[in-house]
Amino acid sequence: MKRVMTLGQFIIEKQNDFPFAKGELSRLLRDIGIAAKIVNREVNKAGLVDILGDNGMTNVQGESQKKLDLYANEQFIAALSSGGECCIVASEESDEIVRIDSAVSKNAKYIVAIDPLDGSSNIDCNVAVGTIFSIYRRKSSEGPAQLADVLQKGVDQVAAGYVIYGSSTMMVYTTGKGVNGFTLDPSIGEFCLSHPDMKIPKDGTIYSINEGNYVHFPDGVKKYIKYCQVEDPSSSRPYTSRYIGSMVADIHRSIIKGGIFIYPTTSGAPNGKIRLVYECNPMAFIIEQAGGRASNGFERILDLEVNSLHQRSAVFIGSENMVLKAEEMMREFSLEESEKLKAS
Ligand code: P6P
Repeated sequence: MKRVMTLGQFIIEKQNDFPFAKGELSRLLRDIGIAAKIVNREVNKAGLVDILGDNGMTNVQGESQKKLDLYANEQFIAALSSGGECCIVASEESDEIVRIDSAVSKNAKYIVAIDPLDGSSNIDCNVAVGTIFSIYRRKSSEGPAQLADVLQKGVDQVAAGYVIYGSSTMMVYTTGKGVNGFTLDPSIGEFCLSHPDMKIPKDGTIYSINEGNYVHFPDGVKKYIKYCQVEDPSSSRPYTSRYIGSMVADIHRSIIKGGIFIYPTTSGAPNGKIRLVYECNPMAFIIEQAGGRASNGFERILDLEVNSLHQRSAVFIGSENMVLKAEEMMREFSLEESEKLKAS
């Protein structure tokens, strides 16, 4: 009988990877796991309770806020507040940083950036959605943590992960020592290690992009899409197109099966749509730790300067050789884009 390793046991076992950490990061990951189970419970019964639909408000991005977005946001902030290890939460659903100044958090040294419920527009049609989180150590050493503690480059993350609320609920995370996946076993209410040491295939045959925006894409992206569609059995082309419209689901599939997810700049989104701090950076950390690659078409995502909380970026992420091919086409056909992105 194979021994079940729960998330809690795994975190404790791996704690020795961090001699400097006296358990704070472990507790932080545990707190996130608890909030994920609470959100999962509501997501799984979303069709039954009046928690669907819009709440009549819009977030800082001008997107209509779903009741479940706000519920998820509240749950993660509450779990992080009571856990005592987090001093600031930066959330897609909060215009400004949320300072945690509860009594238990006065010595907290971690920053959590989070997209509490990514892809929530899919909830009403029962499509997989996700939570994305990114963890930094605060840089400032005294007084209340500042916005500057959040605006750190992705390369400085100490941990990152996502939860996918799909046909099963999984939590996938990295602390810089590889990627591990845990599946929620509802019968015991525990995330159990189901995907140890996850690696993304170097090559893939699935490309994931919203081709409805084709006419607005940079030429390099148009050329890459046409490259994917060429009949060439020796390179397993044409590839398959899969686009769920929920980034966590599209990227999780890419890790499991191989593939590339692209959200480039478009005329409607001149800096891209996906947010750097709480979407691109955590996903890039995970993908690199799984042996993949993540860039904005030209530069490594994790090296990008972070200038504002809700900053957006173009993102090319997934199997290393697929991203390299797309980058080659961006350099050949859309090099001017590189200068534009630098200037933005
Ligand atoms: P579009 C969800 O809103 C999200 O941020 C990602 O999860 C998803 O990949 C993308 O937007 C979908 O955007 O413009 O293709 O509908």
